[in-house]
Amino acid sequence: MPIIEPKDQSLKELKGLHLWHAELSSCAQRVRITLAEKNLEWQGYVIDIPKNEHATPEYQAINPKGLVPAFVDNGTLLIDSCDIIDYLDKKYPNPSLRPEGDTMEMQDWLAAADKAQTDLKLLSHEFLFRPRKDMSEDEVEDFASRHNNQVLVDFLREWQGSDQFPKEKLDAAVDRTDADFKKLDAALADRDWLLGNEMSLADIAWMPNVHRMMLMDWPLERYPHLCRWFEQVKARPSYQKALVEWEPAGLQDRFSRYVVERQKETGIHVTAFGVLAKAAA
Ligand SMILES: N[C@@H](CCC(=O)N[C@@H](CS)C(=O)NCC(=O)O)C(=O)O
Repeated sequence: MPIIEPKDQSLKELKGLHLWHAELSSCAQRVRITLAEKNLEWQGYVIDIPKNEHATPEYQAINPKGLVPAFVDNGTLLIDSCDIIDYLDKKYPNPSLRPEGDTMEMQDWLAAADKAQTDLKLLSHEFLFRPRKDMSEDEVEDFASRHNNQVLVDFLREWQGSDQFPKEKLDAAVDRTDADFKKLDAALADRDWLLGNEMSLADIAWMPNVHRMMLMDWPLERYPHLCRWFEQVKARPSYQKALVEWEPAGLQDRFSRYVVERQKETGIHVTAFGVLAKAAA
């Protein structure tokens, strides 16, 4: 359900477009790209996830799930990135980011991107964000006492309490992501964009996921059509402005150094899991 009743009633007084987001959040990236494609002006509020700013009562009164993004359009509150971009395209249809007529296929791509979030989060925390792991037990328990979303709390406890997620979880997440990328690749075999000759919300929904896997050195060459698509994505000003330029300076180099060093020191790399390991054997 995209539009929700805000607990923080002051949101109803807001004029214009307002986005609560995080620099690296894939869900926020989708919304920023859509806003950029539509050339819309917006007011932003950065929520620092590593500093647990999404656990404050103030933020949870904005997004009751305590997740980013949250979006307000002239007093109307929306959460869930795929719902927000769908809303934006209907409310501000110029330029349109959906095919004419039947949009069922587009909705299916959006739903699949939304579903992929759990795996993207697990893989990102395993293969990119481990160096961020510096919370004491007290800090974890403080987060647990303040955040209402039990799924987030359980995830943080598991991540902070281990040097590696269980292999079977990583294998399964790699397998599902590979299956998604194969589906994208097949859809792109005879077209420039997922739904035809024009970029649509379906493409925007998947841009952050492919970008994220690229950062962890995922072997994208397994999907030649997806690689061609990703080159087009990179050439898009909205991708640069709304995704790349929000990354802290030097981040891509830091990630790629970490990925190489971890593989050298421990053998841990995304290609050591699931179908990627079988393919490399
Ligand atoms: N279905 C939601 C998922 C939102 C979500 O998972 N947001 C992530 C960032 S992409 C988040 O806030 N994570 C905080 C955390 O994991 O602690 C959407 O698409 O907006």
